[in-house]
Amino acid sequence: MKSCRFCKNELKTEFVNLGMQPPSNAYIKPENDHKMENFFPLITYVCENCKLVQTVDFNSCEDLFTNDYAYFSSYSNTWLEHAKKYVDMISEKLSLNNDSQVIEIASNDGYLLQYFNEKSIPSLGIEPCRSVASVAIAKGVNTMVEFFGEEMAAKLPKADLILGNNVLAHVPDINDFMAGVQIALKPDGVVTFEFPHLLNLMNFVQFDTIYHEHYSYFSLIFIKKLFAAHGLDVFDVEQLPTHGGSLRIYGCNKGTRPISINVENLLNDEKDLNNIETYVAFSNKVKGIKRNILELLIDIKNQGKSIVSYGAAAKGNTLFNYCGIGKDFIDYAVDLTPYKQNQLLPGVHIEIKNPDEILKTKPDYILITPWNFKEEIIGKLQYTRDWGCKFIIAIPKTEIIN
Ligand code: JHZ
Repeated sequence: MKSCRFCKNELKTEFVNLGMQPPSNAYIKPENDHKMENFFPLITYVCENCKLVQTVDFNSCEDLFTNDYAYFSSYSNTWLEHAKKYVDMISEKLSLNNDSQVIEIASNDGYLLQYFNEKSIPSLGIEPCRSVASVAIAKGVNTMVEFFGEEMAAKLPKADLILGNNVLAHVPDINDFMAGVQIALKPDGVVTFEFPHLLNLMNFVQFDTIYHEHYSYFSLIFIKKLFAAHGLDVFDVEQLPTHGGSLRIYGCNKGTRPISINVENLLNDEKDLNNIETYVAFSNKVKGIKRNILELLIDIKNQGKSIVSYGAAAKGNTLFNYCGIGKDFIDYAVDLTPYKQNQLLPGVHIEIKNPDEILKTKPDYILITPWNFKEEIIGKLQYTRDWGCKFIIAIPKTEIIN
């Protein structure tokens, strides 16, 4: 029996089935191009009881978040600016100073805590992947290279602020994780979490954000239940444009802060998510996107034109593997992350190069897989206008940007 990772109810209702896929950040070394590769079913269910959308697990987090984890947060200026703005905002809001303690869970390469360092506000990052943690440590960001959970939380200093950006989805045992948060939080401390909003995933068909690394997909309806089960209130919520539309939720120990009207308003926006039929309707929209992007790419190839892809994003790997978009369509991919360059995209084995390659080969089309950064990326690619290159986006709908 498959059971819900939060409430243990039996999982019976499928949300979407994206077929067999390799782990999305499992980039392939060129010498392994012709070797066997792991593929696992990528199936998500919605729990009829608590409404948590979740994968059926085939990978442990130790398998996915390894010492050569390839996602470095600092390669997007948009994301760095977002982190800096948050640090300014929250430091002021909570009057943080050099006697305060901040803990970030999944602090990656220090993309955010570096800004607390600039303000001399003591901080500690918890990051299990050595590849990214060592970059943070080299920058002077205090980092423990460990997975966070109930047991390890007992060794941490008590925090005025615990934050986690895009981490909750990566945690298989969310109850253990939240028990840890409760332990590490000061009685009057604040927790903020950011995560892509399930409502946007569904409304804008962001199915490519589904991959094995993301065990869960969150609505506020669910998060409120999760917090309550661990003695915490959600006392405020903000909607953010990041990653296709995210929520930033503010939590505290139960009854310690007044609850903002924003919480009730957002729950109201989500009311359709209380209805299981809403979830069942999703998978047909996903199939529609697959047909549309394939139709466009086939048409372009029939005209004898060339296509490359920009951004070796995890979400691109879901798109390519689900749709069967391989080297027959895409000549190569590019990404600014040196760690990804010269490797192959998992499953489809498209080579990842430095973005400089674009100027050398002058492709007719560039498919931007991290659509969440399309403005920043198109801005960087203005020089491709010289030869009339066009951009393609697959999500929320297939579109050519001239
Ligand atoms: P990006 C990430 O998913 C990672 P991914 C993670 N799994 C998560 O939870 C979600 O976000 C929310 C590159 N790039 O961030 C950098 C350029 O090369 O959309 C990245 O490899 N040039 C933790 O992997 C990729 O594109 C640029 O100018 O789907 C972007 O990946 C920019 C802006 C990015 O997410």
